[in-house]
Amino acid sequence: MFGGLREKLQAARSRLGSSIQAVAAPPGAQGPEPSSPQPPLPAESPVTGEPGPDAKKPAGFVDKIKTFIIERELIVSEKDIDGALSDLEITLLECDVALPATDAIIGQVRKGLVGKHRKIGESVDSLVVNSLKTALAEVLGNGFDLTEYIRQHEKPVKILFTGVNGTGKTTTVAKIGYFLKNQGFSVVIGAGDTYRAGAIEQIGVHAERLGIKIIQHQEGADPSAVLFDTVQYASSHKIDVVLADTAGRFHNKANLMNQLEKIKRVMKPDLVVYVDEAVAGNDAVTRAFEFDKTVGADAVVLTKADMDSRGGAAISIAHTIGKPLMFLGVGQAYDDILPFEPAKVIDELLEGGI
Ligand SMILES: Nc1nc2c(ncn2[C@@H]2O[C@H](COP(=O)(O)OP(=O)(O)O)[C@@H](O)[C@H]2O)c(=O)[nH]1
Ligand SMILES: [Mg+2]
Repeated sequence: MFGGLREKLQAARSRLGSSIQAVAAPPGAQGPEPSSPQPPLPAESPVTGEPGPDAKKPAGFVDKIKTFIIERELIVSEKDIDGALSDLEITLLECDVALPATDAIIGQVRKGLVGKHRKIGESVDSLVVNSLKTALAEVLGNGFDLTEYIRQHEKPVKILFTGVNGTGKTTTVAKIGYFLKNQGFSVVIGAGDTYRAGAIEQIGVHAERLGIKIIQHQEGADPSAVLFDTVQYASSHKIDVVLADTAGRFHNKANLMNQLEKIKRVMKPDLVVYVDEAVAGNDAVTRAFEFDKTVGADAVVLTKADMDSRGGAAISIAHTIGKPLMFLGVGQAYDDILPFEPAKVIDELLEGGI
């Protein structure tokens, strides 16, 4: 998951580290000797200020940077890390991180590194990693703890899933049903996609395999009526959670969006969850934004993160639309779903693979 982004962040981390190291121990100065192996060239050439030939070759370098300890008074200035920050910016944009999220990350890293007295004894790498962690934490937000939400709300908790076609809504409904059952909640699924041929059978097969009750009508029926019945069933059988599947739709198709409005009026969901695929990158972020504007969204699930090397949508979506990321879909099996925990993602991005 997000392997490409992880690799590029490691390179950006090395570049930032070597830029700071170049200030802490400029070549030729009587600077401190790093404790163990001598780090290679600083990434910026002292003559031109341009990236040196090794600027983008971090292989094995992170470990060396890690050993570099600040041994004299040091304040990093804007120009010391300008080149490295531009690299980081390009890296993020290349990985499909949306512009506002990229700006926020760069701003936060700059704020974390520039103009502060650095403690003697601090390692350059931990300085860099901490600033990257803080920046990523800011854009990733807090996630959304569905289990806790359900515990604290009146039952049944009604969750409506929306989004465009083929992104993984139905699979996500099944996975979340499985997840919640394992957490000890009772669940009913409403087969609200009455539009696409085969959709009722598809969710029906999942429900049967998972031993979850499903409420369904005929193909072509009014989805509001199906989901109304599902809520009635949940209320009369004291079911904890209603999971409402719906047909895929685009936000600019007025009739289908009106249908969604009607579903909302009739079933009164506690949560509207927008589902999209991580692999769609910036498109997913734009669509989430549009959906949130038209029908609202309380949280987001990004599917197919297992197939996404760039990670841009996962990094950007919460920050861009201002709604938390709740789960990542990471495969086709029922347990291929991860509650979105920002700290874990940050660790995987910055620590994983080293
Ligand atoms: N690799 C992978 N495939 C997924 C994931 N979630 C859904 N899919 C696949 O995406 C396809 C479309 O899923 P579906 O749930 O029918 O999408 P819907 O049209 O939005 O309801 C199916 O082949 C799913 O198996 C995921 O997290 N990872
Ligand atoms: Mg579907």
